[in-house]
Amino acid sequence: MRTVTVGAAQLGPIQKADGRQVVVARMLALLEEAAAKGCDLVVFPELALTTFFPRWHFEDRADADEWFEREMPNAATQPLFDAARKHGIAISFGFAELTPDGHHFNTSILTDKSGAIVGKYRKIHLPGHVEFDPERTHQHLEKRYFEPGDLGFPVFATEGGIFGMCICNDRRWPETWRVMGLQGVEMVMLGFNTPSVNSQKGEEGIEERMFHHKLSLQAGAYQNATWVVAVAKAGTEDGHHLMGGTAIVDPEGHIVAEAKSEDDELIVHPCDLDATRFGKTTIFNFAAHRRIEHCLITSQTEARPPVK
Ligand code: ING
Repeated sequence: MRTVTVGAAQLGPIQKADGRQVVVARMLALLEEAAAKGCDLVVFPELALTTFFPRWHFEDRADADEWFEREMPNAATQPLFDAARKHGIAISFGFAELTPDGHHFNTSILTDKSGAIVGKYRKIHLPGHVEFDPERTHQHLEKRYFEPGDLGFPVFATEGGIFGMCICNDRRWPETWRVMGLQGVEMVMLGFNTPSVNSQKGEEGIEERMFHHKLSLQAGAYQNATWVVAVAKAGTEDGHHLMGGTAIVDPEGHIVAEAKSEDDELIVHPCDLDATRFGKTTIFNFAAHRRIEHCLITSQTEARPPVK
């Protein structure tokens, strides 16, 4: 048994006017609750420190830089790292990263129990668009403000297991999961900010969005025999609703814990990393069963139907 007691720390809405200090105080409260419940690891959402600002169009992209962090830890987040170290809890959270050489990424980090950053991931699948789109009921400008991640899909051997991260839209792409699966990942952590309304298909409805969200998590977990911890920023931010759906999924694809609210809420589950062994050594023993000579996946980006 290699049990990691995981806390999925969902955040409710963060308004445009909410400063980072207010948000970090909410994150600290969830971390204290996690410590009281014996967590080894706490996972926070994508872009956990600010409102989901890619919904706003800034003519001058530099005007969006106020939503980015120039270093990590920094003054606003140092209390989080200090509390994690005090309690001996590893943490993971997402934030907008502005690098010293001027690159913009939608990033997440993972620390060990000493509070040292042992892993970083930069979101690769950026949904949405670059320019203001008047056809949409709301904007989703991640392609305007972020560059695609340049770190690949790494995994990190820490705290007795193999951990990986992805972010939000990444969960909808099987490549995300398989690349980490091919590195033996035993737990994938991801944060998400998912509008409950499809800006191009108003009639879709939140139930359909929740179905696709869970389908993505459960398929990724099952097909790569890995635990999945998915954490929402949820609720209504300046009039725009983000869906909940924070969940922990076991290596057989079953949801074993799920948040009930759209507010700050911690769900906890003891995850035995050895539970990944059966899937990885039988049905998803990649070495025994995969036939990559037939896989087009890395040699072709777009779909190419047969020419009639
Ligand atoms: N948000 C959404 C997500 O992938 C989205 C965007 C929703 C794209 C539904 C397609 C369908 O969950 C982020 N931040 O990626």
